[in-house]
Amino acid sequence: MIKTTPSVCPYCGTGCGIGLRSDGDKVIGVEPISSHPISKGRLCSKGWSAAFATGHENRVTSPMIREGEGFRKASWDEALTLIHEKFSYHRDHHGPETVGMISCARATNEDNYAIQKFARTVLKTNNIDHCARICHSPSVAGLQQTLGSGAMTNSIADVGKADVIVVFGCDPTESHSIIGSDIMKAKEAGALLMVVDPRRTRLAEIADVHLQLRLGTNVALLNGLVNIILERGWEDKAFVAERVDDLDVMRKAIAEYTPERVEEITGVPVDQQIQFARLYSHARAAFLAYGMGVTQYVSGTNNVMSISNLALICGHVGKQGAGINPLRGQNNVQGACDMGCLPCQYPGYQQANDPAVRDKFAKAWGTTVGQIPGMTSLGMNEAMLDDAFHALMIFGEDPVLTDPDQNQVTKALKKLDCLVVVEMVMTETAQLADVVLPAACFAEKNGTFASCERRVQRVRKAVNPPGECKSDWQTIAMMAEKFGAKGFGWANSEEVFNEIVSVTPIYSHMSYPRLDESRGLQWPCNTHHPDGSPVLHERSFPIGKARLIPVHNLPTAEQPDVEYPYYLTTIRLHFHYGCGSMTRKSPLLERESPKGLLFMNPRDANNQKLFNHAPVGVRSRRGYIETRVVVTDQVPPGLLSIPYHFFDTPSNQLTNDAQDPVTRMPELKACAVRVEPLARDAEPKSIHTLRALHEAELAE
Ligand SMILES: Nc1nc2c(c(=O)[nH]1)N[C@H]1C(S)=C(S)[C@@H](COP(=O)(O)OP(=O)(O)OC[C@H]3O[C@@H](n4cnc5c(=O)[nH]c(N)nc54)[C@H](O)[C@@H]3O)O[C@H]1N2
Ligand SMILES: Nc1nc2c(c(=O)[nH]1)N[C@H]1C(S)=C(S)[C@@H](COP(=O)(O)OP(=O)(O)OC[C@H]3O[C@@H](n4cnc5c(=O)[nH]c(N)nc54)[C@H](O)[C@@H]3O)O[C@H]1N2
Ligand code: SF4
Ligand SMILES: [Mo]
Repeated sequence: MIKTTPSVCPYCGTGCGIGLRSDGDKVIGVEPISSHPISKGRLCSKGWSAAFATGHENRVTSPMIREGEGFRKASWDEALTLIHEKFSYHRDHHGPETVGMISCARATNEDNYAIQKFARTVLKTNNIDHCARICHSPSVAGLQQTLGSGAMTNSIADVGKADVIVVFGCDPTESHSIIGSDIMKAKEAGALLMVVDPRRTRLAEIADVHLQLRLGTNVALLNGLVNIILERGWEDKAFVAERVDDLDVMRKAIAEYTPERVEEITGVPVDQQIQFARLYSHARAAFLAYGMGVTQYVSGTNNVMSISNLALICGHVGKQGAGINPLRGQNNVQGACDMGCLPCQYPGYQQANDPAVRDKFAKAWGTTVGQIPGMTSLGMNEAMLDDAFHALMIFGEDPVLTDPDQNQVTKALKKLDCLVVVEMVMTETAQLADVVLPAACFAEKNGTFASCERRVQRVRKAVNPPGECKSDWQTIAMMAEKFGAKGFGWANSEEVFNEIVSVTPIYSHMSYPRLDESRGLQWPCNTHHPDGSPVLHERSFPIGKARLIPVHNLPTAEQPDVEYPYYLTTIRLHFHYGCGSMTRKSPLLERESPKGLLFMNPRDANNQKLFNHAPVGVRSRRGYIETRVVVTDQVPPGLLSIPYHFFDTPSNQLTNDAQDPVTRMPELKACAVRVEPLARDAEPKSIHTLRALHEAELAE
């Protein structure tokens, strides 16, 4: 019998509602939900194709243990016994700082909560992190300091209530397509659209103002804009007087960013700077969205704080249609952060370095918790290279493809005594594992996702998982039993959620029935806001007054030079998602973009005598890949862009892992490369072929 189960799209943080159409244990299609508050009957092509991601072909369906170069099937009991042996040995003999876990921003809150609870109470470590590290960790750290909360301040619906929309270092038509379409609609209805991006994105093409700054010069531009506004007295004086601290410090610190100097650094002409400053500061309500073009820099946290400075002096916070809005990327990356899958934070952003918080959780969980400060994901990689970290459990992430500097990451993971990967498919990372455990996908389990607008929504099981696949919280519960740990004996996902609610104040008035009634609730949802909070900071900030924190412009860690003359930035394509493990199962999405590509300006192509689709090698100081050129004026001369979804053409062969000192966010958006033309009729080789050739050469 065919039925439709209401759920949530498993891809981006927009959180669109989908109906999963199933026949027996097969998801046969997806339909939009017209009454959904965000998607209102719309889906993008990834949402429409979500059924393909659940297909049983190429799924991992039973535990597997490494045997030589390959794997053999194993029982759950055998796999868990091995994991128990390895992890408890290293925890007890080398210390809890030598073991750790990576949780999954694609999995549910219930899964993520269970994973961090296991890390803290069973492994006794704070080495728990996830992909927010290389995504919006600078937003969490930066906005926490300036506003007291690191999440999107407003809601997606506010796009339609703004008179000015700023799209700063994000590409929503590709990455949050339904929000992208809301922005287009708002522009048609009369809102002004201003885009700040070194590339000519689709929104930049239709924008009223496009500030096409040089790569990595956000702070200089933002300081310049703040300077123009303060010099001309365009700031919101009443808001600043009442709700913001440290204006004088700010004024002094940024006086050196004159429009002329800013033009020199950023390439943005003085008159465009003034135009932007005037329109943004005079807006009734300006909605500012930002993304990876802000965070994925060594100056990521500074970039976020300077965005916050601009919005605060203009009073565009704490009211409808405005806000500082980091568009959180993954379907549940907001939730994985809310659940405390971060080394420094327990559920609900309670600080791990506060002994009172640790005591509170130890009491609630009826056991002791890890006391030593935890490492970030890249910190754990470095410790592996130093032989100071021995056993890692990764739930649904593919760092070999998605972390910077692929060759280093691979080297680090190979040094582990035990790598466990809990996955739906054999990703590049799973292929390096000692144990692979089979994971149920979003359509095969119950739980909740938190979208970018802090909306916690129900995800429902439409079909049974194939083979022996389990929800991640069930896997954790079985593992805990093997370790003899108590406190994981939940009967179902609702019991996990009720425990989450009991220890997470920002979720305290949520329950499954309440989430059902209201199609999700936006946190904080507590005694003060029992029906949730579409707009944050309306009357005050969690830290009382907001802070203006002046920061200075820093160059990117690597810059083009004679040897590596281009800047390279990595981007997303509409049709593919993350490591591609789910979208690349869809023949429809593969038809649209089947291969890795390198985008290059016509002037550069001409100089190098390259034609559209010419095969090329791309080399950085760290690695080499082969791909084809797309000649386009989307990128200015001197800048190349490359999508990061293709395991055969991995952009992270090239990227630099230089890091933001505050959050250890790597500089995924800027590195230096050169382009080496291949013979006109050559077929670009995949990384696997290149690696095999290299190894054969070494052997000779
Ligand atoms: N189709 C698709 N959608 C996705 C994803 C996906 O893989 N595929 N992933 C999801 C995830 S995890 C995330 S985090 C989001 C990310 O969503 P976005 O933030 O939109 O992601 P990126 O494509 O990385 O885009 C960043 C933009 O920053 C610009 N940029 C680069 N450097 C600078 C700079 O110095 N200053 C400024 N102002 N801009 C700069 C780039 O040109 C690019 O347009 O997307 C989510 N949605
Ligand atoms: N060069 C470059 N690199 C980047 C970026 C960039 O812009 N440029 N962006 C970075 C960003 S913002 C992000 S968020 C990361 C994303 O990096 P990843 O998190 O590594 O990428 P995903 O494709 O989201 O991988 C998720 C994996 O989770 C599995 N999965 C899905 N659902 C579940 C589940 O319920 N349980 C389990 N156990 N597994 C599941 C999928 O099969 C998939 O293999 O990439 C980062 N890497
Ligand atoms: S915009 Fe995001 S959540 Fe909505 S259908 Fe597309 S991928 Fe899914
Ligand atoms: Mo992300």
